[in-house]
Amino acid sequence: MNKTIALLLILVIFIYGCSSGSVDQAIGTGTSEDGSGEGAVAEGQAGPEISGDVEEIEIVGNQFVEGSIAIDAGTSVKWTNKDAGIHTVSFQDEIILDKVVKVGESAAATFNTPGAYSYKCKIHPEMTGIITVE
Ligand SMILES: [Cu+2]
Repeated sequence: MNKTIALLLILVIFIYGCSSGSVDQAIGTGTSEDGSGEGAVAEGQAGPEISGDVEEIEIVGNQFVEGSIAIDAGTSVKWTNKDAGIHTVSFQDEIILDKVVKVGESAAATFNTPGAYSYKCKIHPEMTGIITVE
């Protein structure tokens, strides 16, 4: 019995001694494969935090379609990029909203204070609109 255990121990030590270098290498290459899961990261960000009634503005053909609207205080506005390229929804008051909107994604803000708020796309300065809050 004792001889068998001793032989097993020697075998284990021998195998471990020979293979430990390649085990370390295998662990090293294994961590580099973690980058392959990147594609799923951005998906949870599609739903902006908004409340109350929602007015929708579509971005199509390098334009905010009916991008100038009047709304009641407490209403939210949601911009959805249905265009072929990237745009931004950028207010002069960046606290309201200043966001890159990728194709198929949305940005939104809730307007609680009456006033006129102009915005534009920073990439295409000719794209403008005004949200009038009553
Ligand atoms: Cu744009």
